[in-house]
Amino acid sequence: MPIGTTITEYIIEEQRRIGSVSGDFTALINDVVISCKTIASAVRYGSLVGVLGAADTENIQGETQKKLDVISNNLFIKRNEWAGHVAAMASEEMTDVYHLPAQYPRGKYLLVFDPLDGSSNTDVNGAVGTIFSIMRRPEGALGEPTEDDFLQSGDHQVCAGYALYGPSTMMVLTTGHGVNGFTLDQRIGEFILTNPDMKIPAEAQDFSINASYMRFWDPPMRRYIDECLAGKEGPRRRDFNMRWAGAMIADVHRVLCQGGVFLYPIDSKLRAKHQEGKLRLLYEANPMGFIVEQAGGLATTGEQRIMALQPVNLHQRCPVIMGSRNEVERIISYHLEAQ
Ligand code: P6P
Repeated sequence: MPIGTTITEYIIEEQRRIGSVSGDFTALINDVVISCKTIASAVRYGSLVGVLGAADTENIQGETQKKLDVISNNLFIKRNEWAGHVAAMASEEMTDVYHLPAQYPRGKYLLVFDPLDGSSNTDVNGAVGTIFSIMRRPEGALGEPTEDDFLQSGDHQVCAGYALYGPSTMMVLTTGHGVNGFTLDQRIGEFILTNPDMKIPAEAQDFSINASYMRFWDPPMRRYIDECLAGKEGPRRRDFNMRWAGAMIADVHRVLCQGGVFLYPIDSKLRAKHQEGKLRLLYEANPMGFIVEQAGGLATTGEQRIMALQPVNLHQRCPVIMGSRNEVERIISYHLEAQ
């Protein structure tokens, strides 16, 4: 039975082609892939194994954690802490940098992740996923990594990807040389290359935004959405669709597959809470922005390119506007006109 290119073969071929990365890099991505397969398995059994519902804990974001948030975070840590490929890790679900147990060797990479993005969907059988980003530990850094070691702009990422636990389980990866999608073949337990060289169409007819916050939006975002809603009779002279999955990975995956724009802008409600956005820079906006840019799209705050932002703390938030080039450029122009 021909099975196509497995994700492991793809990663090794990438290592040979790039040349500058070591077997460590390949082995780390492989461990991340196994982490995602393990999380996929935990998610799939849902109520059957009692993993749904809320845990009795809160994360640094002040959000009540789902049981699967905690399970997924622990699975990621256990799988990636022992092999000697990472120097430390950071997660949406952990307040501080995770330092490896003393007995494990330290590697040269930093791994940052959102172990279960969209976890509010778990109890309603909605799409959820895992987002991860790999950076190099700063040259010459000694001792245990500090938070400062993680505070690198998105342009420093060496790999980013996500797993989408939907009707099929998919992984989408970039190492800076394009974007490739893999589908888990449950028969053999391997991710198979199914979406080579993914490219986001420059034009789009879908937009993704939580429209319940419309009254809080800034004028440029309000103008863009109003024009989309006006359809053929409005200035855009064509109709648009709105899609909102409640999970960034699902909405951005749709953008990757068929074009569109994903929007989680800054608004007056977030400013009132002294937040610069809803989504987190290091483990949501940067990795997804890396993928979107590598697929020919754009990723901006409305005023700045996301991957150029200099992080100031692990759990920093930022506005997120990403997807089809022509639509994002239009939104940027509306922000410039409003200045
Ligand atoms: P809202 C999930 O909690 C998340 O971080 C993203 O995956 C998702 O796009 C967004 O928040 C949903 O936010 O305000 O619509 O619940």
